[in-house]
Amino acid sequence: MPTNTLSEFLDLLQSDGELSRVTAAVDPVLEITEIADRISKRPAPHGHNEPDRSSAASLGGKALLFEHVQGSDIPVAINTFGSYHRVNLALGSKNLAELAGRIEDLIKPQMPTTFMEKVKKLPDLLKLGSFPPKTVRSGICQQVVLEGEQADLTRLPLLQCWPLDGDLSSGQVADPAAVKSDGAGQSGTGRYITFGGVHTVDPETGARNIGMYRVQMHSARLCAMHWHMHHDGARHFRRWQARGEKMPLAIALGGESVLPYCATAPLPPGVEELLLAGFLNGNGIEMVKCRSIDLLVPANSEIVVEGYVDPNEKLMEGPFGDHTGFYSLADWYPAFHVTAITHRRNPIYPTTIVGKPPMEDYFLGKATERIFLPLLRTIVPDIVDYCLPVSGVFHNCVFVSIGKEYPQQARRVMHAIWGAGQMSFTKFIIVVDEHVNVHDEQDVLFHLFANCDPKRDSEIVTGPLDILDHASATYGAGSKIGFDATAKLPSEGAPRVWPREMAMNEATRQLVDRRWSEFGLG
Ligand SMILES: Cc1cc2nc3c(=O)[nH]c(=O)nc-3n(C[C@H](O)[C@H](O)[C@H](O)COP(=O)(O)O)c2cc1C
Ligand SMILES: [Mn+2]
Repeated sequence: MPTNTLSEFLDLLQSDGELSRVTAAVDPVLEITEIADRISKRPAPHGHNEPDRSSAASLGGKALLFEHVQGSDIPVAINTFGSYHRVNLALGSKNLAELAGRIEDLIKPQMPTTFMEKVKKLPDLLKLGSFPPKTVRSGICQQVVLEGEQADLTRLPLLQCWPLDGDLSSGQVADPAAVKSDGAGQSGTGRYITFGGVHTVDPETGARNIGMYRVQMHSARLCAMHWHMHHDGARHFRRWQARGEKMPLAIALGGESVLPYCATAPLPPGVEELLLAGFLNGNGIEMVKCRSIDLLVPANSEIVVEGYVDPNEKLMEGPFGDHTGFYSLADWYPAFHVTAITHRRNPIYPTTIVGKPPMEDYFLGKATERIFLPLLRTIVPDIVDYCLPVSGVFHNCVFVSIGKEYPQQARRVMHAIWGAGQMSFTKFIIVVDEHVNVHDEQDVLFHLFANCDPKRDSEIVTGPLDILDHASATYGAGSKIGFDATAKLPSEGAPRVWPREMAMNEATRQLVDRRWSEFGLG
């Protein structure tokens, strides 16, 4: 079962041999990153039962709890989701395929027929059998309430993750002309909240959203909000901005163990993460009213930062060492003013670091890959399986296998992916036949290299890209390529006889199995 609070989750990890406590005093500036990075590249204590055949699959080390962090009274938890086993513990699943199966059962009974019907049904599909959030009168997250001058972010153990984080003089800036040479008066600190659920509401519909967006501390009560323009937090903000109103916003840390994952889940706009959370949790998430703004937050949070985003004010955000393995350039982002910080007594501060993969976020992304397969297949039924390979850092590459039945089907699948939510940002798509194991990079690349005539079998399109893509000439837009690595049909411009892939016949395999001991080969 998923747990209700972060401290219960840490107890569970401890009893399962998945947590190391560090009592030595450590610096939240860089030192925790270096320790957590080394640990996350170690083998995970428990094996896994997932289709992933990459070398990353068995990594993750243990979760870490730093009990003495310089400059703060609050302990830091990190790498808590950093292995398949820990993600499954958090989500209450045996393995991710089992969880995907539960989601599939949810959708099957009333699968609508046409594409638009399917898309429109998504919210209902998730609501079906789910547990809506419930409002409660009090919550542990408000055992201590700090308002006014008392609300001070510098009391929290926010990490500086990488050396150039927040350093405008590093040259890692989108528009160098907009920055004074030393960044004076414009620089934020290098300190970031990285594992919070950012809660906002659509002012038109009242729909709630939770997104995991990093938040840069500029000073004790001022932050920059780094939400990508394609994400729901940014969309909500544009709506508040159009009304000329301040947007209430809360950053919730901890709570039910399903929440951090749900904040990263790429649900369609308007589909509330809280419904997915209730479904995974097997119980509605308990929500409590914020103290200084009109918003509800998970009552079981460890820490909540309340405030508002000014419709007219922008701050320089970044640079930040990102999950792509590169620094994201500093750019203008909305300003968030803190009005209160509430927390439970003796809270724990959860955080994460991102960087060259594999890191903790790899396993969160893999949870999405598995959980969303049944949903993706309702829209693109041709898909047998897919994989977001570790080298593609989610948006750069997807491997897809299809049951090919007619000419140019691979291209239909590419275009469907380029039209499907956050999958649409995928820069490289490789489509293979269903006998290819998409979770085995060697197998996919073997078929890509062998089966493609590059000119005939590639499809290049132009469209929106992840804003973190640094190769495209334009921010958030550029070209994408798909490779049809399936066996070609004559009608696809392959008039020559297509050769068969080699494999030993079954009779000989069985014969050798039977006789194996006779050969003395071990
Ligand atoms: C560790 C981690 C950090 C992330 N940081 C950001 C971020 O700073 N900004 C952002 O827009 N998305 C970030 N994401 C991705 C979003 O959380 C993800 O795309 C999510 O689906 C967005 O939710 P939304 O569709 O409700 O906006 C991050 C994801 C993870 C796992
Ligand atoms: Mn959303």
